[in-house]
Amino acid sequence: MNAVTDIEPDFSRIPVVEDEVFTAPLKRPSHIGEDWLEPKQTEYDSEDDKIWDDLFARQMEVLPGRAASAFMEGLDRLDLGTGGVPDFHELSEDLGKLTGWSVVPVPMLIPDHIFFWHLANRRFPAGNFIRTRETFDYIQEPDVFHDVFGHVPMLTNPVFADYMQEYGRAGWRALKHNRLKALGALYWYTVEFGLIMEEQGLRAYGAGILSGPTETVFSVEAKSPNRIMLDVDRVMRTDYVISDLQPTYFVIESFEDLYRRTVKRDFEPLYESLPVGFTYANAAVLDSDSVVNVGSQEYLLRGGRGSDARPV
Ligand code: HBI
Ligand code: FE
Repeated sequence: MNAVTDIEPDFSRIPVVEDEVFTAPLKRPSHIGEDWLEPKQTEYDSEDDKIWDDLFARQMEVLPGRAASAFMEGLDRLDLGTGGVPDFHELSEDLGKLTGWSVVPVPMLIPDHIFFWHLANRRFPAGNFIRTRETFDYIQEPDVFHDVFGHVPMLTNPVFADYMQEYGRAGWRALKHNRLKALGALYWYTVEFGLIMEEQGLRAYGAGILSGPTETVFSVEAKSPNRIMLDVDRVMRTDYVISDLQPTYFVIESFEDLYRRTVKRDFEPLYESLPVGFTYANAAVLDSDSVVNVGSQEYLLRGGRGSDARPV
C-alpha cells in the first residue's frame, strides 16, 4: 500500500490530519490521553464474565465448518475460553510470541487516524466494555467480545497479521488523499466481513461475521447475499451498511492473495481516480464481477433488520 519512490512517514508518531480531511466527530473522554488508550483494562464482574462465557459457547456451536481454518487455528492457540473476559496482558503475551501483536484497551470507537497508528505499530485497540443481556444479540459499537473473540484469532496468522499492520500504514496515504472512506470500505469487506474459498468450500474470516451466530450461518449458507471474488478497485468504490446483515460478501482465495492484491500494489493512482463518494450500491452485481453466486436478496427485500424477515 506504499509507493516505493517516496519517503516513508514516521509510523511511530500519530499521523497529522489536515483540516480539509473529514473524520467522524468523536469526543475524547476527559480521562483519556491523545493515544485514546484506557489506563487499564476494566475489572469485569461475575455477570460480565458469564456474558463472555455464554457468547463464547454460543459461537463454538456454529463455527465448525463455517469459520476459516486460520481462525479456528488461532482459537486453538489462544486461551479465550478458560472462563470470563480474557486478560489483555496475558493475551498480548501469547499473541506477542506468535506474531508480535498486542491488544490494548480503548473506551469506544476511536478516530480513524489513531486507529491506523495503533495498527501500524501492531497494537490492536479493543473495546474495554462488554455488552449486557439486553444487548446480547446485537450491538452497534464494538465491545470486547467482538474485538477480542472476533479479531484476535486472525492476528495469530502471520500473513494476516502483516496485512493488518500494512492496512494501518496505508492510513497515512489515505489521509493525505482524503480517501478514508474508500480505505474503510476495504477494511469492512475484508477484516470485518471477508469470506475465503477453502478446499472444503466457503468459510468466513471476518470479525463482524464470526462474533455473532446469525451472520456466521448467513454469510456462508444463505441464498440472499451475493458472493463475489475480491477486487480491490471495485471494493473501494462500494458502499456498505453497518446496521444489518451484508447484501454482498467478497471472497479471497488465500491470505497471501489478499496481501498481494493490497500491500503489493500502489494505491496512489487509485486514490487519484476515485470519486469522493461511493459508486456502487452494496447490493449491486456488475458485469465485470467475478461472481461466486448472485443472491436472491430475499432477506433485504422482506425488510431486513427490524422486520420479521428471516435471514435466509
Ligand atoms: N475504533 N475502537 C475502534 N474499533 C474499530 O474497529 C475502529 C475504530 N475507529 C476507526 C475504525 N475502526 C475505522 O478506521 C476502520 O473501520 C477503518
Ligand atoms: Fe471490528
